[in-house]
Amino acid sequence: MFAHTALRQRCAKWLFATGLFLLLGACVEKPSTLERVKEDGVLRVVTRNSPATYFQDRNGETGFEYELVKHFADDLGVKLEIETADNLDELFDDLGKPSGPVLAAAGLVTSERRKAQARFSHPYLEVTPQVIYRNGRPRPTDAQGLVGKKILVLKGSSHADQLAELKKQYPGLQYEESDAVEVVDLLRMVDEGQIDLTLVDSNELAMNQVYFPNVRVAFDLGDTRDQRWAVAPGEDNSLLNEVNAFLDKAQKNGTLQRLKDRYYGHVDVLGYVGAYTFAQHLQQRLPKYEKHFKSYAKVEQVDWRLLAAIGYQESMWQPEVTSKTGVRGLMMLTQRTAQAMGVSNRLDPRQSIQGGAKYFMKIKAELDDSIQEPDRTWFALAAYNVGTGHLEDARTLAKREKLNPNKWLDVKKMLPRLAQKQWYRQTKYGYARGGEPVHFVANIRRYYDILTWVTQPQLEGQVAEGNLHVPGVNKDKPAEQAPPM
Ligand code: BLG
Repeated sequence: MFAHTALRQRCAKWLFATGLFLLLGACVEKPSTLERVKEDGVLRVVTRNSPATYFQDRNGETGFEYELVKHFADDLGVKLEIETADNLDELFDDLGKPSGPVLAAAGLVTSERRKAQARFSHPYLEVTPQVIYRNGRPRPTDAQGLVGKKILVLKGSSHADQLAELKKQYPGLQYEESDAVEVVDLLRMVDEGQIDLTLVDSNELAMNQVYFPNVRVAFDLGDTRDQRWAVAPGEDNSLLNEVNAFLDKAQKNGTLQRLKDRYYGHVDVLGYVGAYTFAQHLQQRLPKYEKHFKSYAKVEQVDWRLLAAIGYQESMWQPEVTSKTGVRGLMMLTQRTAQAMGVSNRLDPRQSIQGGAKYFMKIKAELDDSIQEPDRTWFALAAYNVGTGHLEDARTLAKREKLNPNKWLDVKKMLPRLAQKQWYRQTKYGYARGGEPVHFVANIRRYYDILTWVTQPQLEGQVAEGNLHVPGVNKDKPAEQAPPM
């Protein structure tokens, strides 16, 4: 009995001491990366400055990676702090620094070399590396065709790794790497014929095609690859686990799809000919009307580039066009709309822009309060084209299908039904060419994105104030014929 009690006492002491020890241990233990981020209230992310990742426009920071990582920071309830690296080697160096950023979000793909420099998240975007050449020049169709060509790629890029690998097989292959350029520069150099070929990822080409009408895909170099975020190699798993859970959720709840749609989804809208034409019109037509877009944008409190995008979709910035249905002018006002907006001459570009801007903001203000931005803007655009009544019908159909009537992604699925009897006979306003507003909105979003990028403050700084800068389109060059499809 005695021995038993003594044992119990000893055990209790031991347990107490161990407990204390563990408790003390916990007190001095380093907080996990995730705890540190939350305590600091800041998520520090390194990226690169490019249209496919992160850039500044007049409304502030934007870009595919930026928006995705901002969602993540918001979920964590912390502030987002973005740092940019000049090249990929620097990006991985920064990530490795003890006091550096904890996450890299820069369209990265894994490679054996990179796996030693960082740990990678679940994938969020599939891309294909593509060999790019200039239209009209000899087109290589396989790796052998790269030999003897002047090739430039980004320093430290996965494309440079691919070329290093190919060089083992084709010793004659020559290429250069540069850390003084970005993807846009590489494409411009191909476009202008300064280099024969470059390698970029499919998403980057998709975003930039519009500025570089002469660049073409020669062939896909290898399989599709996954883009992933990266955390510093020395960190524990806490942040990586949180990142993975976030990316999985973004995949499931449609956040990722929305971003892909916004940045890469409507690239096919323009195609080669459209891209070329848009670049031309940006130089030759927009400057004549830019001041009107800007001044009525100010009056109506709307982004002038959105008005300009509507104007391009409606008339390709031509003030005298008339549609088959008698809708007229740069902003394509119906007679009724023109009258209601006080427009006496629809063919006067200033009046047309004034009336269009006023009408757009009027119908936007009249939309249901439950429709939030950015969807609110897309709904207002659809209403500009098809009328508020038909848009309401499409929202009603969405509700009946248990879709969200406040989300453009859902309502745009319903709009084409307004052209089918089985559906439109159930609606209040009946038949409408419901496919038209879907294309209308998709095109305008694409033009708006492009205008946003070409009128970025940092690019504007390179040219005279008020002028648009279109990389790859030389103002002094005579207009060439649009290339064949
Ligand atoms: C729009 C009107 C809406 C009108 C709808 O038609 O015109 N928008 C403007 O005038 C700015 O006001 O809505 S309603 O008043 O509630 O009925 C529906 O009637 C113009 C559209 C029509 C479209 N373009 C602006 O997007 C057009 O011209 N379609 C015909 C093309 S074609 O003739 O087949 O080539």
